[in-house]
Amino acid sequence: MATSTSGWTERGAGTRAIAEAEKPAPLDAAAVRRDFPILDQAVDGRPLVYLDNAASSQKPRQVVDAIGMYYLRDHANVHRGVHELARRATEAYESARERVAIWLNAAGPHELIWTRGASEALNLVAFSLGMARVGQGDEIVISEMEHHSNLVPWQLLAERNGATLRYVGLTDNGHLDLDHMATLLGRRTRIVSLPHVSNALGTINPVRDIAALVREHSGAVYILDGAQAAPHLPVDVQALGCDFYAFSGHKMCGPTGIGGLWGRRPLLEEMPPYQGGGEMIEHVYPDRSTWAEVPHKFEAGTPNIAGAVGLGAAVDYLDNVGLAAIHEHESALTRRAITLLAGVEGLRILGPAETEERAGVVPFVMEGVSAQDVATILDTQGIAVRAGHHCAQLVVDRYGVAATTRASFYLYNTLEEVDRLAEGVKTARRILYG
Ligand code: C6P
Repeated sequence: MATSTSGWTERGAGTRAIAEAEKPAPLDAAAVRRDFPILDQAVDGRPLVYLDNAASSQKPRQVVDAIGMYYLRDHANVHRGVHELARRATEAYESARERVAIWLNAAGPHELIWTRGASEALNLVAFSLGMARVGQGDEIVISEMEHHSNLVPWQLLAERNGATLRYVGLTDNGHLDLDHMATLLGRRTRIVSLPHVSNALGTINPVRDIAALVREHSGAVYILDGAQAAPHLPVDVQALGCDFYAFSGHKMCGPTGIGGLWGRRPLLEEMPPYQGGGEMIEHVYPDRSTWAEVPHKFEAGTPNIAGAVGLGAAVDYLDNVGLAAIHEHESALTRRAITLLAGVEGLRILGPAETEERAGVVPFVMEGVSAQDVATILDTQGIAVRAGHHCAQLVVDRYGVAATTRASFYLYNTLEEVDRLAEGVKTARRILYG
């Protein structure tokens, strides 16, 4: 199906501008919770408190229903058939792309490539654009704040092409050290790839200011890992000043196995395909092939159609609640969590200070005890958190700890749940300190 782009930018930009200008009405978490039946259950006799949202969010009924209805009514393969179901499936798949592209304020749906998630999106840029643009002696700038999905692909690329990885250091408060960053940028810098929000610290990075820094000091392509930002903050990819933006559906109320890579069209046009197969070609000859238009050039094989439909429904859901309201709500939960946890003796919270803005991620360590033990004791009280390095090994190394226990919030969490967390941590402390 050809997706119409006429009037597209105005529509997308207008919606976002209005949403940002208004002060959001407070979020009604009790009403939101009714859309998430999974939350209404007991674990070990205690009401479940789900605080592992940075790993994966829960799904509202509306998303599950959209996927169910798609399979029960409309499923066929896309872009291939002339029959009614093929038409409907293609329409559902491409309108989900348009929906999510508008949500990101892309210049058009062709700028959004469906991927399995943020990891695949980042691998796609590294092995398509990176292989073509990064050579011997070139430099790639990332940071000590990276999730491994925005680190290992660049390591692999650097090894293969003889490039050097440079790491932006972190301040004691969990921020990117921008003075250090300025010293790393130069004429050999081909790629700068950074997280919009840190999954291990909760830091919201000043990505617009960084865009200006990158442009001032280098001609690098600027990539943002938005896995922890897109679910929680209004994202306008054009205003951010980046060239690529990667995200995962399952962290933003959508299903697993779907996510996306937004990219500027001229760069996407320039990039070679990432994988070969059906649907990504224009013509195949015995000795060569020519490629389909973007974004299809990057979508080999039968795609995750139901996943795209579910992600479109998730974006509808988040837009209905309002991203600005979600962010305000999470900020209130985070402030309360930091205040309560800071009062627990021997407990250290990583990341920006209580008074600073940060995303709803609160990693902490209890002196002398293992982060896993704390998480296990919390689990016995029905509280789900994650413990470990959170696939961000350089972060825990930087702050001299082996692992952290991490609570992460989303739109359905409540202040009462934060209180349960704080009580649970105090109980863990009593048990572990004996
Ligand atoms: N972080 C966490 O518990 P995937 O797995 O492809 O959906 O997302 C990868 C990813 C990339 N960047 C950031 C900043 C992330 O936080 C994640 C996923 C989860 O923190 C699982 S390790």
